[in-house]
Amino acid sequence: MANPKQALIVVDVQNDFCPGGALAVAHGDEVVEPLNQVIDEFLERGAPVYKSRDWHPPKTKHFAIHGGTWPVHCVQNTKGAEFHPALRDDPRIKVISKGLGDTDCYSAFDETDLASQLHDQAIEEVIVGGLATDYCVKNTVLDALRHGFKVKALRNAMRAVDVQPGDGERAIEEMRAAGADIVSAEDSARAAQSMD
Ligand code: VGL
Ligand code: ZN
Repeated sequence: MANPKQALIVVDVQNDFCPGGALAVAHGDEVVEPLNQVIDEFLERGAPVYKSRDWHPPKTKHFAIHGGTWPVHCVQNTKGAEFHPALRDDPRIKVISKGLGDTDCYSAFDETDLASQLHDQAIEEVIVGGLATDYCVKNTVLDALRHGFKVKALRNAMRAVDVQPGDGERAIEEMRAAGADIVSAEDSARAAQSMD
């Protein structure tokens, strides 16, 4: 299909995943500028924009101190859980909160109604960027494909945790192998403009 109906999903661009945060991703804040450009472009043409946020209770098995993997991060209603202050804010942007219980919920589709919201709007393709490449971006992309959406992953608008060196690159290969298009944010904006 030449012009699939698109939605943008901006994954977890929150203070705790940016430099200085509790689970800082190196250069995580560098995703803000390319994502703002794509957000503006979507809003201008009236296309849906979603921001997901990691939104954990103070006590969850997701955290190492309670048997999980990670330092305490993105606790509901804390500064660390807020979106990066420079990330575009607009009343038309819908927020998807995830990780509300004891399961990891790396994907924006996990225990949320995002898939039904997208299906209700007859969305065919999702554009995905954000943090972190090797966890929430990867799992969001793989789930979107499982739900039957086409996916464009914005390579220059994502950064990896890289618990093991190379995790980010491997995540990109996994997304590609599963059927995602790996593109740059500029390519995506140009493609969208030529559709008008
Ligand atoms: C994430 C680790 C733990 C992410 C969330 O947003 O990628 N990573 N919780
Ligand atoms: Zn988390």
